[in-house]
Amino acid sequence: MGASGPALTWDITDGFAVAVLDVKGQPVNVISRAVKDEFLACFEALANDASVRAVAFFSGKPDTFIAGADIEEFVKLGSAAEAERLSADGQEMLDRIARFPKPVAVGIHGACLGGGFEFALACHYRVATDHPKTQIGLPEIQLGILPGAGGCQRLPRLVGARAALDMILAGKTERAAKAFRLGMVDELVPPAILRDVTLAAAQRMTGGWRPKRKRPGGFTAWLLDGNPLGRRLVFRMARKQVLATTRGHYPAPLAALEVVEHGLRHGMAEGLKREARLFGQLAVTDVSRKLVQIFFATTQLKKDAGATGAPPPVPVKRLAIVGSGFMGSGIAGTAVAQAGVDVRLKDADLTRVAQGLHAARGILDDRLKRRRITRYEHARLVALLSGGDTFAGFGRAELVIEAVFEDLAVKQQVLREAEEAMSGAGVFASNTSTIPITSIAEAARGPERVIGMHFFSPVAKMPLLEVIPGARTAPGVVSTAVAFGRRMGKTVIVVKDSPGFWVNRILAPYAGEVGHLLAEGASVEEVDDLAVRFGFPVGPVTLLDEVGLDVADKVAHVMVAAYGERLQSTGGVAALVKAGRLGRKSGRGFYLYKAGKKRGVDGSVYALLGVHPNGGPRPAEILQRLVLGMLNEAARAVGEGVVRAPRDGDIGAIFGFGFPPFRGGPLRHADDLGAARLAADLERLAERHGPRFAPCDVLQDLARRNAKFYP
Ligand code: 3H9
Repeated sequence: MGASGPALTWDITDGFAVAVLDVKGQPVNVISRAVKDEFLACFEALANDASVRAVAFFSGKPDTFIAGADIEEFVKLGSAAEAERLSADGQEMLDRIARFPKPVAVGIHGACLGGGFEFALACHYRVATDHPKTQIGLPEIQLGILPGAGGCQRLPRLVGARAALDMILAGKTERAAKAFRLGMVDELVPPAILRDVTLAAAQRMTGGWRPKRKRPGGFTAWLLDGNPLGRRLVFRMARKQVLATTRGHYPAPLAALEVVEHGLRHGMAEGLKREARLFGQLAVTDVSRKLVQIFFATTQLKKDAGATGAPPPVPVKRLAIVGSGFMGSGIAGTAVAQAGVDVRLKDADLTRVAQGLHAARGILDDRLKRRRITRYEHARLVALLSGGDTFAGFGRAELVIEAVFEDLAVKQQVLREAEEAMSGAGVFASNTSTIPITSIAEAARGPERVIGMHFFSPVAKMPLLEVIPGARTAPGVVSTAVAFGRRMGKTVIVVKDSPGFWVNRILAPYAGEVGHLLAEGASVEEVDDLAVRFGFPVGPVTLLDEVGLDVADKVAHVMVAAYGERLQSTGGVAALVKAGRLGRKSGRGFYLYKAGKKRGVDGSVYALLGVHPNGGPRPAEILQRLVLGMLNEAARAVGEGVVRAPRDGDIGAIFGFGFPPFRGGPLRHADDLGAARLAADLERLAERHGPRFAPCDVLQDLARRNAKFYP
């Protein structure tokens, strides 16, 4: 980010300096080298000005305090030594503020993240607004680095090792109320009095007053945070947990743990040195580069209207949903919770409607329980949910989403009925995972207002939404669906109307390979374990169980009908469905489930499939077949224009089913492997296992030209 004009200005009245940071021409405040120099100059001037007795610091941006160090700047760093210097410079600047001879109080409104929070930690008193926009934390780990401007030292000293590790190792941000409870800020106030309260604190401090900070948690906190023995236990447990969650793929959390521990053991100065050194090392890792690319890709997507030249989206105030099952109620609850819209849920009978409303309300109850919303907000949001067995209210809805049975005729019938009740301007979206939107829209009076919105299950938790324009969908309908999806908190990609869209399309060969591998003697556990070790959150067999084997079987049929032999599996899933094993939801699929917990695989699965686990292919080959098949299909789909850019494909795979973020997504991973190597490996697999592995034209072309998906 390049700034124009001074970012940091200050006024002095009655002995108090009020400093305001507003990086001109930029949507958020970030601390670049230039801004850091302004900080140094500002604080030096204030130190030398004898008329100044205290400083109150604010952001000039309406919705952000400071979003951290300038990420664009540190991705350009060429070496670990350069990155270490950047960190050490940041530490030195904040050290000057911490040791500033006059009290510094900071008023925080909006996002206060990374280096922004590290700055606040160096100040002597922190006031935060209780506004939902005020989010405070150290998200550096999510970028593959660690808090490098003293955050790994000051936060544990302020809130204790346990709370600090909890924040730092997960790269968490907290709402202001939680940050206050944890002791990260000293006072919580409504935005209207932020300035006055911060100034009053600065004034109090000039008289020698200092806040008395008492760590919450009583005896337990003392036992675990307050003495070296307890802390050793805390670090041991944290290390164990980090290893279990990262499986060694992400170096940053372990490095942060080491830095925090080192600082608490050997003192602040030593801790800072280690912090800068490891920050430097992490900043130039491939993992960090990949995670930063994901940050910028998702940021770009937030601004993407979804269609070139699309008119602005229609603001959705009322949403109507047909189908109050698991998906419909999930969409209803999430829409209310995230977007605060009025939701009308319709189903064939009132009992089902009541169940759907109950499930939708459950999403709100969960937010209340986790203190994401207040009781008052909860009551207000619950009142936005209503339902019935007719289309009453559909005329006022700007958007109708159907989430009924996955059958073309049923969906078309719902579309016809809904259209009767809708206003001429309303948008009709189908939540389908397999049926072409253009086919559904054939039943419409206004096909230009029909679109696909493919949510993933469970809707409240899964972060991705695929928006699918049909052949005749109007651009304004695309931008409306995209904007509403975003208001629901989803990362949205717009994909071409073709079978399986993007996510299910590239999952098809991956899931389909399971049958072939089991038939050749691989065990369920080994297949899953290898995929997890590669970095997937769960293996393909567990994924099938989670999705539901009946659903997976149906999708597989659609995919084979559309793309033919290469996606044909062995029919094992169908055999399990026939035996009543539908996956987690029925308590048994490939695995057994008891009280919601996954147990082992019982031998009868192999008997049903007619296979015997006897070692099967080599582990390296199993993994290659799972992953390369997916990459090949992804490349093919890119060639067909299923996604608009490799960026969307990678984000879709990462947010849709957890393709390992540290690998950057399937297309970045393909680039890393190189098209020539990938094509050659696929040829070898094709020779041994059949034409389903034959490298697609896109890969062959890239290999010939020595080119990549990303320039
Ligand atoms: C750090 O602090 C390291 C230190 O510990 C140590 C240093 C020595 N840098 O997301 P939006 C841009 S690491 C550069 O659409 P929102 C963003 O790219 C940092 N650019 O807005 C976009 O640019 P453009 C730790 C940044 O309201 C524009 O701002 N901090 C940065 O939906 C608007 O962004 C983080 O990881 C940045 N730090 O969300 C926080 N932040 O318009 C990262 C934003 O040109 N940021 N931009 O496309 C966020 O999480 C969100 O941007 C935020 C606002 C919540 C702040």
